[in-house]
Amino acid sequence: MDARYKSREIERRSLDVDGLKRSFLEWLVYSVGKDARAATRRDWFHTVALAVRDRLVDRWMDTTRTYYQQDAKRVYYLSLEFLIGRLLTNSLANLGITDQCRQALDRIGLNLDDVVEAEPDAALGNGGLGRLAACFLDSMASEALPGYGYGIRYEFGLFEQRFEHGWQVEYPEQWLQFGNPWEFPRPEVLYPVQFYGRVEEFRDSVGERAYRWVDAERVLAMAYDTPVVGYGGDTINTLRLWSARATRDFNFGHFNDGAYMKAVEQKVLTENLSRVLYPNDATEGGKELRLKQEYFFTSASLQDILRRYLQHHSNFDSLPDKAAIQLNDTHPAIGIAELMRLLVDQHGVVWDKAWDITRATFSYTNHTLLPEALEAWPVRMMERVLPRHMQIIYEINAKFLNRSKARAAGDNGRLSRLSLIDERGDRRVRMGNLAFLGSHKVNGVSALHTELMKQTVFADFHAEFPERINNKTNGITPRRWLHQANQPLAALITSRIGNGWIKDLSQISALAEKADDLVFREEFRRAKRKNKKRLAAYIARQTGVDVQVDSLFDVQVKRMHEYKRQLLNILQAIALYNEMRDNPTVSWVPVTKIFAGKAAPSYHMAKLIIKLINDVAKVVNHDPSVHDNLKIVLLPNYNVTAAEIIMPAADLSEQISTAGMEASGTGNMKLALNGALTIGTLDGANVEIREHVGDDNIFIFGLTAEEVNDLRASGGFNPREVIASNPSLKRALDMISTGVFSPDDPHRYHPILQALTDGGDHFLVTADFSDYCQAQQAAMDLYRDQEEWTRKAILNTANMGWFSSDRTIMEYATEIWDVHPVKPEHPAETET
Ligand code: GL4
Repeated sequence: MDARYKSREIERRSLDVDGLKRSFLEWLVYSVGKDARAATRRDWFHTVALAVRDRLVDRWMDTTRTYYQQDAKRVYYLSLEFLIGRLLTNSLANLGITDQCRQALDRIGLNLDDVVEAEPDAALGNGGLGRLAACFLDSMASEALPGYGYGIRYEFGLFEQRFEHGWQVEYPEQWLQFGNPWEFPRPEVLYPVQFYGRVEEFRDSVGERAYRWVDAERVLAMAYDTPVVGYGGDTINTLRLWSARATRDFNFGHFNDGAYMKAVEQKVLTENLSRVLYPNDATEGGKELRLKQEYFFTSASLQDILRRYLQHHSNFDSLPDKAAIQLNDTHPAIGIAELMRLLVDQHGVVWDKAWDITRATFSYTNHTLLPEALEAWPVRMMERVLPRHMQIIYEINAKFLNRSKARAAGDNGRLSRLSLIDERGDRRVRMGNLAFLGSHKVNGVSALHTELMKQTVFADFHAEFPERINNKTNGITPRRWLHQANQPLAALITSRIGNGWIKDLSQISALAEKADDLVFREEFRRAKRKNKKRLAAYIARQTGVDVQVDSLFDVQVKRMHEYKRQLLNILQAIALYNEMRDNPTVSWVPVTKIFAGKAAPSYHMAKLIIKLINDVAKVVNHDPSVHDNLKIVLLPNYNVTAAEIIMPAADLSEQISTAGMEASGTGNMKLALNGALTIGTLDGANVEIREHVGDDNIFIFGLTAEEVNDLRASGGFNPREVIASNPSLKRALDMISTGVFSPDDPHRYHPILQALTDGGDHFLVTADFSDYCQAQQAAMDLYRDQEEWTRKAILNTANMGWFSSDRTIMEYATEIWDVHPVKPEHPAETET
């Protein structure tokens, strides 16, 4: 072997400072093609990322090879969204080479923190659902579970949000513009995916009726692999994302008849399939392209899973022993019909057997009860786009309803509710019902949400299959959300209890006894203050508003949605503003209200609420009579990277959804783990957070889910009466309606006021207002006592260990997937 090549081989693995430095300099020149003097920050990011990537390739291959050699049972996490964020800090920390990398860069005269800033934020998801998938990838790798993520390599991630005159404006998010150093394109891993066409019936070799899907359009799915580094760097799993490619024949077919331009146009249209992420969170547009995206990535993933399985097996009997497929919401639920099609039509498995295999392989997670988010595809669209799947769905339905008929005797409503087809109005396929029926386990994402699933959307299915629904309360990865994002606190924790908590977050409970230690409290506060200073600087850069570092940082960060009730928060802010103006001599606790979040581009009400927050902020922030005691900021373009700055700096965490509507929440966990006290309703995982941190260390207010249900059902709720009887609420609403915050357009907020009054206040903002204000007052009062506040903050951090996604993922592994840790075998590393 060429000596130079050999030395480079060793270099590529070296984890010490010198080796890293030499690698950086070599990569910069030979792969990025830049001279050190001309290199930009982005060049250095690519350089460092490529050099770090070198350090994980061997172990990545070891991991994959071990799974293959042991024919281990794998879990496949199918998700239309993976909200990954940046990867450099994460890879360095999980490989344990952050310090070495920082020093190596120092020696070149560079700062690691600047290099990190050049990485785009991979936003292949909308919110909690997509971020959960990313946390699960981290946990599967850290727990040495043979787990694969499958999704779409969107060319455009979630839009970039800017505010123009206070209104949200969307810009394309071109995260791939300068290339992605983490991904490995696999042009040879290519699967055909079909659409449209028709189904032909024929007799198979033994004279049985059989079907084939003909005259269909074909698209190719091409794989891009991203290594997923587990903590410690031992297990490195794979995230495989599919990109749409036009088929070759499709390209060249038209050339002869002179329709070259048409062929190229067609190619572009075909490849639009993986162009852009749909920007809706918890709402469904029912667009054909979305259905095609769902089928595209699901079909490619299933073909890939079967190919891998067939390397070791000659029939499908043991598929459920070798593959667990998790459906992240109903987006990949068409996979149930697709696996049936692949088994029955392509591999000749008999129907009943194929059905048993399918059910034993799939499981499904429900992430929302909101009716507008429950996918229901028009039958006519399905018949056109996926004709064979529609037939299969009919067949599954007929067999199921036939069996259920006996038990449903006399209850016709029950059968029609169990049906996979909603026959009311234009007929639709209920994807939730399909996912339920085709899975051996179905789970909700918090204890309350799972109970509500049993009582509401899946009540009939639950009666039919009482063992199927189970709970898996969400979690978050402590690596990204504490170890990496909050270095001051992470270092403090490690100084007291060692670093075992990074891998086993339950160990963090050892901090509880430090809550009464005055020195520890002081250091805890110092860490928080450092984070608050960083956030204050970020706020100043992003919005131009100066905030007081020692004010109470009251944080609501999440998608903009009426049920999450940012409106309740801003109404309380207006009420507080009025109180401060009315009582200028009182010594107020200074408060900074921090909001961030995107609205779906077509969600007008949510966008109007954004404008309201910006309008109120403008008035309040410029009013000298409140003496800087109240500031309101709405940070633009909330994403994972912004969250990493915000979460560690929060004092108060706003989790104020209408009870029964937030399936779980995960931001609530990130904030509490970072020592914020929660102000929240008994909704989603807040219920369990309260159980863990203790009633005294959380501010709970408002109607319970049951009370919400009863109040709505009674029909007797009258928001006008509530408003009339609450002067501070009335005054806040009057100010909005008379244009105090929108002098240029006094009627701007009419739709909001309308919804709160004539509209019946569906989200019960007015009903919870008074209780919410009292809870806010309690928080402000407590904040005066910094010792007491800190004690409670420490107890929050100490008691959040259970909310690690490692705990969640091990529950899935043992109770749903039956998948076990597999330690990668590393061949003895040689120096030659
Ligand atoms: C969501 C829920 O709204 C959210 O409460 C939950 O934490 C998350 C992950 O389970 O899933 N469902 C949808 S849809 N979007 C979400 O973020």
